[in-house]
Amino acid sequence: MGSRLRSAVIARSGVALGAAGLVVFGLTVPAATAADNVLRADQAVTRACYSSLLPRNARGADQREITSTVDGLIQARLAPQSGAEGDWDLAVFDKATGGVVAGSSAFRSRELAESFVKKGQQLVVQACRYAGSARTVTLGVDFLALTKQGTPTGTAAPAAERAEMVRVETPERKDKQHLLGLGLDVTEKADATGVDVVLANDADRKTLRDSGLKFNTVDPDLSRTSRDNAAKDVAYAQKTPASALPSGRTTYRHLYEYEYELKELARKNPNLVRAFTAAEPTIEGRDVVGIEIATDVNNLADGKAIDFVMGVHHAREWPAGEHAIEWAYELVNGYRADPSIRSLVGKTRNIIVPIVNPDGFSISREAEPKGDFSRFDYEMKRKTCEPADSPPQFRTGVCMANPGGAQRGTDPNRNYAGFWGGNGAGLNWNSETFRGSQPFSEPETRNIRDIVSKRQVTNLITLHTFSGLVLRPPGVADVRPPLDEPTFKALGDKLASRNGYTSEPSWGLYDTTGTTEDWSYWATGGYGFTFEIGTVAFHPPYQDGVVAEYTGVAPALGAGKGGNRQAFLDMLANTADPAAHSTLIGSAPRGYQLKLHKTFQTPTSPVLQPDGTTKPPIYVTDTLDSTFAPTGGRFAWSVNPSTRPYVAGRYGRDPQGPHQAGVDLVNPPGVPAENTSYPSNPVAESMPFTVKGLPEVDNGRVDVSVQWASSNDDWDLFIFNSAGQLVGQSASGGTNSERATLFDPPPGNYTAVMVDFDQADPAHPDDWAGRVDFASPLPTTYGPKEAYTLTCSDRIGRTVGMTDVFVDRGQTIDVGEVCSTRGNKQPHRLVN
Ligand code: 0X9
Ligand code: ZN
Repeated sequence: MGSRLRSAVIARSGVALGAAGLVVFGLTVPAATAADNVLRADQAVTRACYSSLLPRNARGADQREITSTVDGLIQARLAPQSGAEGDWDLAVFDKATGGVVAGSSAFRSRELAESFVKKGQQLVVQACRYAGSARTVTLGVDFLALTKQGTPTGTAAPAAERAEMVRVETPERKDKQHLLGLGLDVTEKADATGVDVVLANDADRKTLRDSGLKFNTVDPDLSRTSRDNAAKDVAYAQKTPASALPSGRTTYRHLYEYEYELKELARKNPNLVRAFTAAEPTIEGRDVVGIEIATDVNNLADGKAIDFVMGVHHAREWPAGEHAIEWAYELVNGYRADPSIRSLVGKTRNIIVPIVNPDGFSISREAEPKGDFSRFDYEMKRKTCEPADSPPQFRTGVCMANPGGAQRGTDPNRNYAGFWGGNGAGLNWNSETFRGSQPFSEPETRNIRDIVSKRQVTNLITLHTFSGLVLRPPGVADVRPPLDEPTFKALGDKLASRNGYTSEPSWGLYDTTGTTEDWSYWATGGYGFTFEIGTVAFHPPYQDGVVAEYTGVAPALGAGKGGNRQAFLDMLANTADPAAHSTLIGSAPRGYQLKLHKTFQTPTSPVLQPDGTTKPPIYVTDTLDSTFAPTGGRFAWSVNPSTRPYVAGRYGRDPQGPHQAGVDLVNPPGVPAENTSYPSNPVAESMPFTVKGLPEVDNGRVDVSVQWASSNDDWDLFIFNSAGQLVGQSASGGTNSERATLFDPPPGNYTAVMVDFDQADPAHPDDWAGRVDFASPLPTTYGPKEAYTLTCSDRIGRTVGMTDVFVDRGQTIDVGEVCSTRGNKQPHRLVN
């Protein structure tokens, strides 16, 4: 079957990606005829195309040999020919060793296999017909020369850049804002005192130095760590035939392995697992794939509550994809072998998309050798491949070769509409947290929006790495907690009791806007959490970041507690619990169709502009449309509450009494010696104060504030409770004041500690004065109620019933006979 391409080179020829993701093949080298690029197999064979270089005449496959003309990239693409599409896969092998170079196994016949090649390297491109009736498929191969820094020209290569991890000290919220405004690569490893930041190169180092923020080195050489980790992974896989994971996997998967394993799960379990391709291909033209798991899985409109687990918004966060696909194996295996999982699967529907951002993930995962950050830090890429808003010279070319390097792209976790445009997102194309040109400007986020808008996703987990966190909305402090806060918190705390992570609202670390669940939750009411898996790195050794974190063994924070496996199971149990969402019951004839519809507008944040001004919020229109297929007689449909949390109101607390009166802090005589290393050097002034409680007073908030004459002098403030725990601090430089705030402080004795960090003129010390002020809690507010429009259409699609439905969380509403005119007039009844 194999034949040699007549031309060794198929030149790059305007492989065009239209806005709609249309892939146009234009092979311009005259020596190559169109027929050379049509591959044929008369039979489909279910096999992993990437797993071996097949004999030339193998059934179900076709091959072409080609020699690389460049030191750089190969991009091999398949596209369906007109007519039947089927499912073809693609792999590129090194002819000499038979080793796989690149692969692609998405669910249709639109494939992109991309990786690094050497000039003169002999390659075999192998296409495999996996399923379906398409006997032929079209192949296109491009080579692209690369030099260091990814510049596709012959200019001299700059020296390799050193990437490092530093800890930036951010004692105050405004320091965090300052840091976030620098556009550096900020990790989620953050607490009250600082944030871990990746410095990719000298330019980043200069940016941070110029900012004046204090920092120290955590990992001086990320390349070395990366190489060490890769070596650890090889060693682990060699000595471990099968891990304790549901799949037994021992190494990080490649994109083509994810794709293949997902469709194999579907093929082997046709009634339990359904493979699907998301609505839109990526910028590079890749299909985004996922699976659904449920009994009678192809009946999408069965009305069960839906749990959605997704991973790898951020390219380098490999464990996020691993945990998601292992969860799929967990459910499939457990359905057969574990009665409690079988019961949960029977009551729910599970959607799993392990790799939301396949363009970015492929670049990061295929970066070889690991730790080579000399082109750009391929392995540390975070964003998508969207070149919008970038200068023209960065807008051309394929993502992996783009001179913009890792800078190119939009942060998919800043591109959702929820509070888009506000704090905690980058405004410029090259920021690591670039929000994109508008809300939902990216196919990757539109894919998730499409699923969440069309299905009743009641529970959602979006997986990231790293820092051991279970985060819930809101991402910005100003938004205030939703009315659901008590149950939302309880659920997050429960999940965190399994993986050992810290459960908190995500604004607690630093502000972010445009994140997944800050859209999905406020628009649909479905509970949504971000998990930040692990504690040390974006993709640590597999044994730690995947096996240990998933199964709950050391060194994971969830060791002995069940790990993410048990956290996911608890989330699924919550999905199955009618008290946690809403339910519509009623009766309708078999073959009719019920639809729930809602359209609404939600404002983004006021939109921050690069010049420092702010434009009015953008009103984003969301349409939620879901379907239920009655089977005749009584039905139950699990749905989200009809009122979206954005308008439902905000959680608060009614004051049970007045707040406490403010007091001055008593400043002891004299000024302590300068001390830049508190608390290891304890020299400081300590001032006690008391927070009283009910029945006398009710404090929702305490502010401890201090000031002094000149911002050339520096005092730092720390607050301890009676157990000696640090509960608040404020330690900025360059100001003449500090303020620390405690919300809902437990009554008791506290100590304010003032550290004399620096006196410009020690002969004339600048002493402080301070106060403690108290405020009442903000009461809960309630907003309007919103309804769904429920319609029933008969077997030929005529609308035969329509009614508004109001339903709150935990409620079951009997909508009666929705498909009859008489039924439409009946009042809905609250069942519980
Ligand atoms: O920044 C993000 O998108 C997430 N962290 S990561 O390191 N995986 O990139 C966290 C988003 C939510 N976090 C906060 N609001 N702090
Ligand atoms: Zn992330």
